[in-house]
Amino acid sequence: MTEEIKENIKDLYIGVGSNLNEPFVQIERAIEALSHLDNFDSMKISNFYESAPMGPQNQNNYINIVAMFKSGESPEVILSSLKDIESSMGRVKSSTRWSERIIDLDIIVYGDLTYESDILTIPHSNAYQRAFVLLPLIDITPDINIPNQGFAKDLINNCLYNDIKKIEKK
Ligand code: PH2
Ligand code: MG
Ligand code: MG
Repeated sequence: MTEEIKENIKDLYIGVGSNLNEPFVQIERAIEALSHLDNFDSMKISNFYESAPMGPQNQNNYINIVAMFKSGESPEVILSSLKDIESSMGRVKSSTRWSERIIDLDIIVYGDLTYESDILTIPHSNAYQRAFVLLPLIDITPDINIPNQGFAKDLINNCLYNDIKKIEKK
């Protein structure tokens, strides 16, 4: 690997959520698919969390995790890989904001990168409000700083969506 490439390697944190068709199964399938994007076998997975739906309340609770691995890809290439996994897993477009979904893969944090385009913002603009994003981030990296938002361990104290419980492993 050349020095130039090495310098661009950053920790990529992907938020994974599901509330349809056996969410645990869907999340395991998504982890398997994400592992094929991980060139360095560096993947770390947070605890699993169950939380009340943010948005319309006439849908199931969600299961959420965060997966972290090292990447040197551009934000647009990563986004396109995530969309491919979502569609291969049967995600269908809905016109309702925050409606139920079989799988959702979001770029949450990408090292110290800040990035803004018409289709993508990094870090994820609403990470700071969501315990189902912050707690899994903290599991992987306790002192994680979300660029422009702050330390996840501080943000967790007054975030909006905090009706959440950790799933205890059997
Ligand atoms: N994702 C949504 C809408 N609502 N609620 C919870 N608890 N967890 C999610 O991941 C979630 C949600 C759309 O991305
Ligand atoms: Mg989302
Ligand atoms: Mg999404």
